[in-house]
Formats: sequence, structure tokens, C-alpha cells
Amino acid sequence: MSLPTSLMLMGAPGSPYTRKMLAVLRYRHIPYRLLLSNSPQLTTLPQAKVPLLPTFYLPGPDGEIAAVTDSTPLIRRFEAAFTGRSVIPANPVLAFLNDLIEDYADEWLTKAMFHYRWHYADDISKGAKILPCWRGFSVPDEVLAERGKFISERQIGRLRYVGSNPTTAQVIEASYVRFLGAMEDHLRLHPYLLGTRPSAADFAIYGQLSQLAEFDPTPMALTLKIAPRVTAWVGMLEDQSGIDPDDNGWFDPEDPPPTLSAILIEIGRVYPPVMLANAQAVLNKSVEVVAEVEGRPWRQQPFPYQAKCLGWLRESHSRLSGPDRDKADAVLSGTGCEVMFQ
Ligand SMILES: N[C@@H](CCC(=O)N[C@@H](CS)C(=O)NCC(=O)O)C(=O)O
Repeated sequence: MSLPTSLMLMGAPGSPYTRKMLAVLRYRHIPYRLLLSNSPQLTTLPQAKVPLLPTFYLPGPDGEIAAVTDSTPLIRRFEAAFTGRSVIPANPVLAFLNDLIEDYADEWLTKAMFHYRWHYADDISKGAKILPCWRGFSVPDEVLAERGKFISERQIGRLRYVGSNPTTAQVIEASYVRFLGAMEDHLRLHPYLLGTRPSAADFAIYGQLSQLAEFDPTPMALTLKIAPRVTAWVGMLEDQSGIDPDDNGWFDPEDPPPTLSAILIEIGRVYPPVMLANAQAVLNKSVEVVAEVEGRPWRQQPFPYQAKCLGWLRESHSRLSGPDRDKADAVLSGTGCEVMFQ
């Protein structure tokens, strides 16, 4: 079933995955209509089985409108449905690296986003004031305050899902600081992660940073202090509609710039140990994921969805032809990421 020329989605400005998708749609020149969660139009639309932001309303094989979530497969679906201005590199090795970095952003960097928002008093206070407004602010102050209290208490209770706890807080924060350093170094020389044109990986990182660098006061101040280019980049990535991408605008995966390798090394320090231990815990039906990150203990509740993410990444790796897999393995060799594909 072909997609309508204008896409309808529900989302919110405070949702990193909504921001990821909106930026992709703008860059790709795909028209859309964004509904906030208090839109009356939602009463006529189906609900997703797992209600997540963003939710897209797309025709299924029978032509019926279905509620569809999950940004990563949606980006791939839109690649097939709308031509030009692709966010997936044509080169299969680079496309694999794009998958890996996109997943790191969606599944690891989001830990920093969630942690900073619901750990520090200033951030909790801003979240509790502003997030309920995006579901309607023309209500009495007491109603907004009540909704803010409800949201913040629920989200603080969910910190355990991303693994933010007294044992891991320092690991999450140190990894965010190192990521900022690596990203700043990269942006000093290159406008995007994988070349002179944006990829899905850029938009995934942008989505998380749209909150970390532009909304939550603690990581916002930190980002500006450590990585002013990153702050500027986030402002820019939001609307890439005027960029004219060049077919030759991707890096040669056989000769990645050292600053990209440094980003992969940072990814390799934190994301593989947790993804591997999580997949094992899900497989064994364990009650807890126990891992070690940067020599420190990591403990969190198992997260079945992230075990699937690891499976998809491994499929992306095994789909490569023999020679391309060798090239991808050469890029990953020594970064720490290779352990996920052995
Ligand atoms: N894997 C999903 C993740 C989406 C997601 O976790 N969205 C968050 C908001 S950013 C959400 O809806 N959480 C549940 C809630 O807020 O009730 C994607 O890539 O779209």
C-alpha cells in the first residue's frame, strides 16, 4: 500500500524520537501534519498497541489506517516510499555504520537524556512545568501543577528502565561528557557524522540532543560549556530543508576520518557491554542485567526491546557481502564495538 503524500503523526516537542522524525521529514521534503496529544483528531484515529511518541498513522496492507511506532524502521519504510534526499548511505558498509550509530543514539544516548531530566532538581522542575503544557496549557494553574506532578513522579519511577540509579549515574554522565568531546572534535572538521550530508545517525543524535542541549538546564549548560559547536549543530539539524545533498557527500568507509573512529571508540566503551549483558539477561529470563562499564558496575532491569535492537544490528552486519563485512570489521576493529558481531 503506497503512503499518502502528507504523513500524519502524533508527537511532542519534549520527545527526542518525535524531534528525530520531524527533522528527517523536513530534510527529506516529506509533508506532514503533527498532532499534539490533546488534538481532537486523535479520537478518530487508532491507538498503537504500545503507545509511544511519535506514533504515525499509515495505511496498512488492507488500506485501513494503522497506528505505527518505532522511528528506525519507519525511516527505512519512508526511504522506500519517497525518493531522493536519502538519509541511508548508498554504500553498504557506511549504511551499517549508520545503523550502529543510530542505535547507539536511540538506545544509549537516551539514557543520558532521561537521566538528566529526572535526576536533578532544576531539570525535574522544568520538566514538571513545561511537559504538561504540551498537552494543553489553557487550563487553571492548579490543573497544570497536578499534571506536572503526575508526569514527573511517573517518569522518575521509570528511571530504572533506562538504568539510571546511584550505581550508574556517574557512568552515564561521564559517557555523555566524553561523547560531547568526541562530537565537538568531529564537528570542528566535518558538518555531519558520515560526510557532508546528513544521515539517519545524525538525526537520531540530534533527537536526543534536542533535549540535552536545548531543553534540560543541567545538560544544556554542560553541552554549551564543553561543546559549543554541538549546541550550534543541534539548532541547525532541526531544519535541513535547504541542504542540497551531493551524491558523493559520504565518507569513504575504507578511510574513515579519525574523528569518526574516535566516536566509534566512545560508543565501544559503553554500549556493547550493556547491550550484550541485556540480551543475555533477556534470553536467560534473569531479573537483572549485571555488566561492567568502564570498570564500574552496571545494573538495570532487562529491556527486551533492546535485545531485539541487538538482533537487528547483527542482521544488518550479516547481510553485508563477505568483502563488505571485512571492510566493516576493519572499521570497527579496536573500537570495542566489534564484540557485538563476533
Ligand atoms: N524505539 C522508539 C522509542 C519511542 C519512545 O520511547 N518514545 C517515548 C517518548 S520520547 C515514549 O513515548 N515513552 C512513553 C511515554 O512517554 O508514555 C522509537 O524509536 O520511536
